[in-house]
Formats: sequence, C-alpha cells, structure tokens
Amino acid sequence: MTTNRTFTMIKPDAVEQGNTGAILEKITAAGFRIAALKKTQLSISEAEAFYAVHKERPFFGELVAFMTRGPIVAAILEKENAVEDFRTLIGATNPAEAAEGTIRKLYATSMGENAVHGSDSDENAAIEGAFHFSGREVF
Ligand code: FUP
Repeated sequence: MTTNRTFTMIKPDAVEQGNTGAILEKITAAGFRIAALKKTQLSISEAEAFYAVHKERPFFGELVAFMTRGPIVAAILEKENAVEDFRTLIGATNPAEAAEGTIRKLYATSMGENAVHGSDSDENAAIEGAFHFSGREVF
C-alpha cells in the first residue's frame, strides 16, 4: 500500500521566488526519494476540487486564487513514516509558528502563502497523489 508515501506541492509563491531547487534539495537531503515529479498549473476547478475540504472556510477564495496564479511543482515522495516526517520537515501551517530549519520557516511568507503542501494522512496522500499523477508517472 501507500503508507510509505506522501504527496507535496511546491506552491506558486516558492516557484515564483526561485526556491524550487533549494526545496527539492532539502527534501532529498532529509531522506525522501522522489517517486513522481512534475511542474504544472492548477485550473480554478482543479484547485477547488483539491481543497474541497476547505470550501466553507473564509479563506477559500484567496486560497484558490493563490494556488492557480502560477505554476506549482507536484511530487510523490517515499520514505518510512513519510506523511509524519514530511509534516515535521515543512513545519507549521503558519510560518510564524514553524520551527527553525523547516521549509516553511525558511521559504514561506504568510499563512496563505506558505511555500509547500504536505498530505495530512496516508489516505489523503494516496488521493492527492492520484489527483496529480497517473500510474505511468510514478516510479
Ligand atoms: P496544511 O495542512 O498545513 O497545508 O494546512 P491546511 O490544510 O489547514 O490549510 C491548507 C491551506 O489553506 C494552507 F496551506 C493555507 C490555507 N489556509 C489559510 O490561508 N488560512 C487558514 O487559516 C488556514 C489555511
């Protein structure tokens, strides 16, 4: 099954700021293997579907506008305990609360523009990975 995998997106803010390479380097240095990788751009309807769980929240419109304003880099990552270890590596949702050395502490500017996504469960990692990648794109 997929318990050793998680899904990430390097978000438009980090891609715009030229931080894609540095973030991928931190991810691989932390022991994650890249099983799938692509640069792409979400449409509005794709972003709404990806974040459907947040659709009643006041920040939903801003979140969709942000996530569609430029390209992202999506990846499936593999490591023992991938979901939890990746959440530790990226840090808290709000970069002001993120631990020193975490990706969000280093590269995020605000709660809304927080540089990276990381799945919050094995189940969501599988759903989110399948949202972005076909079986032929995962190695
Ligand atoms: P995370 O799992 O850390 O990515 O955070 P959530 O799933 O709770 O939120 C998804 C995205 O919604 C965040 F990355 C940024 C945005 N968000 C806000 O803009 N404001 C909030 O109060 C909460 C989340």
